[in-house]
Order: sequence, then C-alpha cells, then structure tokens
Amino acid sequence: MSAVFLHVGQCGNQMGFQFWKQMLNEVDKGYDTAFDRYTGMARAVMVDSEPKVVRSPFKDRTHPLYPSLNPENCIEQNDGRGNNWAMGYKDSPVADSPPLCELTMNAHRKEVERCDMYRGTVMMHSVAGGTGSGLGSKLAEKIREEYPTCFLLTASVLPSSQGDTPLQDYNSCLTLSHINEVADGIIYFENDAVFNAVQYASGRSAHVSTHNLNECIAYSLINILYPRRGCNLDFSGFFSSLVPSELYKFCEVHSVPFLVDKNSTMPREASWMQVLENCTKRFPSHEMMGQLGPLCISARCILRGDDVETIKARDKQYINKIHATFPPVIWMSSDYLKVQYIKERAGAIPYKIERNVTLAANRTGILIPLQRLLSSARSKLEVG
Ligand SMILES: Nc1nc2c(ncn2[C@@H]2O[C@H](COP(=O)(O)OP(=O)(O)OP(=O)(O)O)[C@@H](O)[C@H]2O)c(=O)[nH]1
Ligand SMILES: [Mg+2]
Repeated sequence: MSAVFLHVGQCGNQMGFQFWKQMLNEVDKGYDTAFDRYTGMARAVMVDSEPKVVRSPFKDRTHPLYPSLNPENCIEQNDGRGNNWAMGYKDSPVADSPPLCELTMNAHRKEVERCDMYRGTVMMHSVAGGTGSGLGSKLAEKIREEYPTCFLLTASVLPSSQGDTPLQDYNSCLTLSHINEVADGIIYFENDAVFNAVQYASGRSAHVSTHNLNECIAYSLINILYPRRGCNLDFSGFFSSLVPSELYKFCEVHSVPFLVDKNSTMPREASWMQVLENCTKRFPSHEMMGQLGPLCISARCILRGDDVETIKARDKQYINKIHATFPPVIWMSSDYLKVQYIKERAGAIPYKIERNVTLAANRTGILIPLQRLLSSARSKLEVG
C-alpha cells in the first residue's frame, strides 16, 4: 500500500524537502512504500509557479536529496502567483506550456500508477501565499474528483499572526474553505506555535529560522504518519483514530522533544511524564480557549522509546494526564483517546532522543486561528 506526496508552492516544497531528508534517516527505503521499491525514489510530486525553490535539489549533485527525488516530478513555471489565491486557482498557462494543474495531475497519475496499491495522497502547502493556497485548492479538488475512494490528507501551514503578506487572511480563508470541502483530513501547523515550540526547545534567545520551523513540522508529520518506522502509511488508522466524523477534519500535532541544537532546554534523560507534560503545553491552554472550551473529538498519543514497556504498568497515570488536557465533547464515547506504546529507538538522528511523545488532537483549538483569520479578513474587507 502506497501514498503519494504532493508539494505545492514554496512552503510546501521547503517543508517537503525537510520531510524527505528526515525520512531518509528514519525509514528503511527497502520496506517503506513512501519510496519506489525499484528506483528508491521518493513518491513525491513537486510543483511551484517559480523555479528557485522547487528546482534547488536538482541543480546540485551533492544535494542530499538529489538521488532520491525524481526530476520528472518537478513542475515549474517562470511566473509567481504574487500571494494571490485567485491567480493560483485560475492557473493561467504561460506561452505554449499547459497549465500547472494539468502537468501536476499528469505527474501525480504516473506516480499513482507506479504504486503497488495506491491508498491516498498527502498534500503539503501553505494556505497563505498564492501557489500553495490557490493551486493547492485546485489540485485538492482534482485529486478528489479523480480518486474519489482514496484518501486525501493535507499538511497545511497557517500564517503568522504578525502577517507575512497583505492578502494572507483572504488566501487562508479561501483555501481552508476549499480543502475542508474535499480533503478527508487537515493537519494544520500554525507558524507562530511552531516558532514558539522551536524557541522553547533551543533556548529562549536562540535565532529561529524557517529551516528550523520546517525541521519541527517535518518531525511531527513523520511521527504521526509513520509511528512505526518501516511500516506503510496507515491512512485508515489515522482517520479512524483522529477524524471519526467528516464534519470535523482539523487535527493539531506536536512531537516532543524536538531538539534543534545542543542547548536544548529539555534534558535528554527527561522522564516519560516530563516529556508528556511538555508536549501537552504545545496545545492552546484552557485559558487561551476562553468560552470556546478546549473540547476534543478524538486524540492520539504515541510514546516511542526503548524503555516504553516500563511505563505500561502505570498506564492510568498517563491516560489521566491526557484526559485532563483534552476533555472530550459530551457526546463522544470514552474511547476517543488512543494511546500507542512503541518499543523502538525514539529517533531523530543525530540528536539521540531517548523518549519521544507525539500528541495529535481533533478539537476546538482550531477555532483560535480560524477566528483570527476570519476577523482580520473581515476588517480588511470593511476598510477596503
Ligand atoms: N513553516 C514555513 N512557512 C513558510 C515557508 N515558506 C513560506 N512560508 C509561509 O508561507 C506563506 C507564504 O506562502 P509561500 O509558500 O511562500 O507562497 P507560495 O505558495 O509559493 O505562493 P506565491 O509565492 O504567492 O506564488 C507565509 O505565511 C510564509 O510565512 C516555509 O518554508 N516553512
Ligand atoms: Mg512562491
């Protein structure tokens, strides 16, 4: 069973490159179906409306991803979308070349045909620019149309509240509304929250780069998509544990410890409870949620480490801690929370992490960024 990964726009490609770099360290190419069994190439399709980022791994033979990405799956144009959702969605062709959407769907179809058994697509993008948002919305619609019975999951980056681009709030609302219609699930990453997580991990005064944000996002993604390294991406497991209702598709994921340098504030030998507590703090707190209430529809906790067996006996203690962070909605059954103990090296070469906790939750926390984006878009509309 295989998955195809689609990287759209600058952010989608940059986080994608980081994802594949970590995948090469973490999973065995021979077993994992994220890579083609015969060529060893990643099942990745990369598209952007300008060549600079998407082309970068193919220009330099010493680039770590050069041998693992298929240049035929790299689709580009020489004409950005200027942070404009409509320009990305309209996808006007340039000169004699077909539109980007058509070229991308063609490369995606070829990749699907190379799969042993295609199960679904994971699309990575930012919702705030022009290409990842507009073209990303269009591609999601097309994939849903062409493969109605397969899964479509997005890894969507929400913009910083400080505002990177003037149209970001409009673009984000339009994109989220589109993908909410057609995708089966949306894993969202707020750039502000990721920034805080990285800064916390690396010491308050540390400089946080976009590269660091992508390291953190890619690490969380790998841990939730591939909790057991070397196994297939289990779409059914993901959706049954985190998206039990098609009305509520937004999931937030954090993975701790995430170490970006030697000055980590989290000691390597931190206990399981310390790591778990640290991870729960990554989610918006009860105070931040205010009247919305931090209600949860489903949650998943993955504990990975060689000594994970030692805490199974104290299972209740850990489950109570997670329950306290993610109280369920009143109509949800008590098994809304799945806890997985995985006796494996906690990973993240070269940081030698001993214990790793990944928490994912489908809950009302998504209302915080949604309300912020909506009210900011409305106020701009009224001023305009
Ligand atoms: N986390 C993260 N955010 C990024 C990255 N690159 C850009 N962003 C954010 O994404 C938004 C802009 O989206 P881009 O991906 O640059 O835009 P695009 O999809 O290429 O669209 P156009 O350039 O307008 O055609 C802003 O909110 C940026 O802060 C990245 O590598 N990682
Ligand atoms: Mg761009």
